[in-house]
Amino acid sequence: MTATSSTGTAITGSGVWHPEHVITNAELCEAFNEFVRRDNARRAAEIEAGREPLRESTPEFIEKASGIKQRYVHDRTGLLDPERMCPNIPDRPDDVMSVQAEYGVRAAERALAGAGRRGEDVDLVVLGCSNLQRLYPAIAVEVQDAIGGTGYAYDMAIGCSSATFAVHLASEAVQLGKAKCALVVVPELTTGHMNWRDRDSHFIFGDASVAAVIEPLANAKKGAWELVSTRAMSKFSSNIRNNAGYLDRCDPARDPADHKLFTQQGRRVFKDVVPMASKFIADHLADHDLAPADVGRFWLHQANQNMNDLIAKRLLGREATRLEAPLILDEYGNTASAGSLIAFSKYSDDLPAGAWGVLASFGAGYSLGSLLVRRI
Ligand code: CO8
Repeated sequence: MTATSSTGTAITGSGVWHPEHVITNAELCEAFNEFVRRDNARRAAEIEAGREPLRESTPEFIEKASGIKQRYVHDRTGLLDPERMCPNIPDRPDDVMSVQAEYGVRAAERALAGAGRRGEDVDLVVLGCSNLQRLYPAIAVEVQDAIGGTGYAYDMAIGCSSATFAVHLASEAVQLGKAKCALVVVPELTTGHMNWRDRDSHFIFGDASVAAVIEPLANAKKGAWELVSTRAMSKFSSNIRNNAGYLDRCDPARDPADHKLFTQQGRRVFKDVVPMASKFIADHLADHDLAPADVGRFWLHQANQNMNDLIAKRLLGREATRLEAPLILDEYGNTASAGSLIAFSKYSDDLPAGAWGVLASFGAGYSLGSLLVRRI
């Protein structure tokens, strides 16, 4: 493999969509802290007897520990209600488009417009995201139907690397001649699977959707991004985990109302992932005779600003500028697998022809994905 090898495919368009509702850190903490006060008051006798009281959360901690200032959310009312602490997302009838498919379609329309394509041109939909609202019929098939696409469609999930893995799979299908116009759709409705009563993680995630069109390089116009090489890796870890699944109601020892939600050992993830991700990206570049300094932009997974700053510093041997490693998590929160593709979609137009870029993801699994791209 050298700098001259290529997948022969390109990202010809991308698009981002997010719900209009915003929750700032101050609003989030106000609701959370009211929940804490009420819960501690309800359990006053247990606390008197030695139970640890719940502790309040602060906007200052959130911004310092993560870089997140606000997040877009599907619903504010349920999340900010101290008695509920869960988004209100009513079930839809089976003959109405599901909410996650709707997220996908909104981003898909923007990506297709960017690529100068229509829904009818799409002959493959790969829908990748960290959590699916159902497993069948696949959400991807619903998106395929809604845009008028043909060919085939499927869902896949690998935590926060779902978007880069989906691009990897779509590019391979185009390389093999199985598709000519593949659509990658990443509808991350993350607020539904967070524990909003957990001080350690209540501030992390937000809702957004992103999509990208992958076509043969020969069909790509000036300004598109050649996919020079894609790389994926996984290594088992329970440090980020969500046990929710179809066996939920089957354990006779469980209360059926007790939902299984996102959990993580944030410190351990930080420590494990920083060296793993920087080595993974550096190795990918080295295999193409490139050094990090040759890369114009790193669109890194958007989980934590401190983590991204450290990874970029390990790669470059100095602090990266915001232009070299753009941030979107301050505005969006962690949008799970959508983050690096959102950063790419928003911050790539200014780069000149010939510029190198890396989209990288790291997350649950653990999973790591890296896409080496070059502007046409
Ligand atoms: N408010 C005030 N203080 C707090 C709060 C809070 N909300 N939370 C913790 N503290 C306090 C703690 O009590 C502790 O105080 P003390 O030292 O007195 O005990 C102090 O702050 C430090 O606590 P931590 O060590 O827990 O805090 P960190 O500095 O480690 O920051 C983070 C916590 C931000 C979670 C950080 O560890 C982190 O970001 N780690 C990286 C983990 C990560 O990025 N995970 C996600 C990656 S994977 C992914 O993005 C998607 C996975 C699958 C998708 C799921 C979608 C829903």
